[in-house]
Amino acid sequence: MPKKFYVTTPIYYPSGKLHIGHAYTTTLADILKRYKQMQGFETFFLTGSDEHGQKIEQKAKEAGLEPKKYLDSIVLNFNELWEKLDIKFDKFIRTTDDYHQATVKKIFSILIEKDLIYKGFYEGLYCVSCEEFLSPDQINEAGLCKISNDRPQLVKEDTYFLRTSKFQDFVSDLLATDFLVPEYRRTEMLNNFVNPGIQDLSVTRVSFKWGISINEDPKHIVYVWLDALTNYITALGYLQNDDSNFQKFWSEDTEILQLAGKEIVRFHAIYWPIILKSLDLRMPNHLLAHGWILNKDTKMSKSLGNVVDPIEYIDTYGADALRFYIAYELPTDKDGNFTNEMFIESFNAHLANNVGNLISRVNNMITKYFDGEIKDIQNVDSDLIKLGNYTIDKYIELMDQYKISEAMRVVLDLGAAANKFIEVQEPWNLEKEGKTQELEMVMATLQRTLGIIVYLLKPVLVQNHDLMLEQIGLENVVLSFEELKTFETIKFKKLGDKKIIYQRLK
Ligand code: ME8
Repeated sequence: MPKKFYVTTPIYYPSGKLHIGHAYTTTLADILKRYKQMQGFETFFLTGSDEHGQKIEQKAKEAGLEPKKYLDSIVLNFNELWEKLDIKFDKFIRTTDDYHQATVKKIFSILIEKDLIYKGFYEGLYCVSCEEFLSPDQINEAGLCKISNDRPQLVKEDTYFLRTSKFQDFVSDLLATDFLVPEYRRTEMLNNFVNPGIQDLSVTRVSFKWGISINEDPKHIVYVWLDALTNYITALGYLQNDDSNFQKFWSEDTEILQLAGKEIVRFHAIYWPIILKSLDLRMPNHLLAHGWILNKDTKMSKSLGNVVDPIEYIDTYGADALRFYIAYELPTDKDGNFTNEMFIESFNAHLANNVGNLISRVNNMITKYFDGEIKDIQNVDSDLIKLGNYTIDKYIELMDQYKISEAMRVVLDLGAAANKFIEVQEPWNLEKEGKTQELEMVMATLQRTLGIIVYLLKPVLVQNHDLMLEQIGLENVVLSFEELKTFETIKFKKLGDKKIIYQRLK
């Protein structure tokens, strides 16, 4: 039985064009899916769009369109972005899809039958931009929502409540495990939301129309977050005729990883586990909560309008350049920055001067000294070979912990060490002095190191991967982490035409 991996991103609001923040989460998921595939996992990657709620209703109204018409045009933009970024999701869910709406109604009915949902009255403040009921500590001194900077609305209406308060101990126990990563977010959740006492959650609204009405009381529509969170199982076929993906990927033996930005961790680390528990379903293995991409110390967001358009970067510099910046420069455990200067600087330092330069230097020398072909790449032993093998192990260890940026760091370190190795070994002098055997050893070491670097970068640098393989002479070769350590089954072919892969940017 192959090992299985299910990875999800949040489903984004089509309340405007997606920006670099959405590209960030989705690229991380895509990288992890590709890595798991390299490890022999059967994978399923879900992303989508969160299409109901007051915010979308308002946006459509502003655009003078029916909500569905308005959404269709924006979702096209989602897909254009994912295609350009080479995101290989297995399913794209829209919460307006019929199967999802029907399943949400069923879930709601189950929760009513179990007496986990009851009817009541809600009075409190609501942030439309976040689609969230706010507690006093989520509001700043000016009376605005701390996340969106919008003025919350006073809501007074009939509502159904989910008995989330009953699950206080369950959530505390869950947050004592390694479910939520990084670890410091567990303390944050416990201190800010769990220990003060989890209140029952209002899960229907009656003051607007755009959502899924409940069978039991059709003027009530399901709170957009209850609707949205369930996407992670409805998309797999939960409670539907064909539930084979659900059986396969929400099973005990699947590694389930969910990704989300820190502002919505509360929903994914508290309410979503409660919903799953209420339905007697397993928990995901991990929720990876990442920081924000900032623009001058403020979160980049659709509602603030201070965003970077990823499509402009992909069109100008290619998908790999953006995927690399995301993977390496934006570690998930803290907030990060994206500026044009940083982007160019990072590309030049790492892709052009390190990886790209190494490939072309090594290729030029192999072509010049050995007519493009090294005969014996196996019988080599050097510190660089040892570092290569160490790098493979370390990379696997880090990627298994979803530490993509750190995994990239060890690969780049290997690239830097290989460039250094060239300076120290001075192959040009070995050739002048006629030390052919030593020269061959040096070049074989470098060629193997290139093989390792190109393979380890495969989940990130997807568009140029085949070209890089071809440039180092490994075209059409199936590699694996194990083979990379010995090169017993790997052969390099004679090098052909050379191309510069990552040209320095000005
Ligand atoms: O919250 N930095 O959708 P959304 C890093 N529909 N990541 C960012 C980011 C930034 N500046 N801006 C956005 C929603 N993101 C709900 C989710 S899930 C059941 C429902 C990413 O369109 C990050 O993943 O506001 C964040 O959590 C998500 O986009 C929010 O997207």
